Amino acid sequence: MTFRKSLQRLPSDSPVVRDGEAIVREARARVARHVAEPSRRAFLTRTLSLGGLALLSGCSLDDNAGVASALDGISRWNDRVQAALFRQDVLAPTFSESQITRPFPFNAFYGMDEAPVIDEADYRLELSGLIAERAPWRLDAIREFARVRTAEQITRHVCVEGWSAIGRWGGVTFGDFLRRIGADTTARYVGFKCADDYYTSIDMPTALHPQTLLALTYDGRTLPREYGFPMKLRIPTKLGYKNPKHIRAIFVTNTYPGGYWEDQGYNWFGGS
Ligand SMILES: Nc1nc2c(c(=O)[nH]1)N[C@H]1C(S)=C(S)[C@@H](COP(=O)(O)O)O[C@H]1N2
Ligand SMILES: [Mo]
Repeated sequence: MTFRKSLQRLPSDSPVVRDGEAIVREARARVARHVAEPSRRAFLTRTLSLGGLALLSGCSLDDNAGVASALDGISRWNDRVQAALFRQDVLAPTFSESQITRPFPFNAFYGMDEAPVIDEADYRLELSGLIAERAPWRLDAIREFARVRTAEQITRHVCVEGWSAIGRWGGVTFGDFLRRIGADTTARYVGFKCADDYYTSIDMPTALHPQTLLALTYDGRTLPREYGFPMKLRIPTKLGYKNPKHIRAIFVTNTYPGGYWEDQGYNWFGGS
């Protein structure tokens, strides 16, 4: 798999860069990534402008590792604040059919032609970790489970790369699926491994939010290949990169699992 996109990070193990301006530019970019959405931006302009800059001024400007670790500290603190503010009874806005964005934008860390091709006859959803019933699921069994308890939503997907779009996803409420497989819902994290080597993880309260959907359809038909076939997690309370497509494995754990973009500096909680 070729990497078409990756974040420009100053390697902390490289010879120290003495260009203070470049470090400040990098710091601003990192902060911008953490404050990409409006409510967090409003929140952070009140706090980060004073506290965050005070934190940064403790770092010498020729010390990339110091600046990076201060910003990672802000991001971890931001995770805790978002987790504390998160409420399962606060719903993301929903929209009408006429507001759906057509065509829906595609995004991945590669081009659309490289989206994985998955043979549904061979497909098995793997389950591991703190789950009582870990037998893999065939796609038809998941479809049957979703058919008897169908959930649907028209919600907005917000990507930190600067676009948002409204779409309609159908499937089963993820909390119903987690309870069906006997997941330990007191555990901290649910992790996802995808067929294209993407991976991410979410906090358990978000996994159990009533709008978090294990989605099998898009706009009333089978989820198209490039939009995540055979299934994706649709989380309208989180940014786009927290919505894994082409899920092939789900695990429940108390050990922080990280994520593809999160491990490169994106904020882990990633709420919107
Ligand atoms: N498997 C996989 N899931 C992924 C990604 C990816 O590259 N691979 N990209 C994420 C990002 S950054 C976005 S914005 C959305 C894009 O979903 P879409 O193609 O349905 O618009 O998928 C998310 N989930
Ligand atoms: Mo994204």
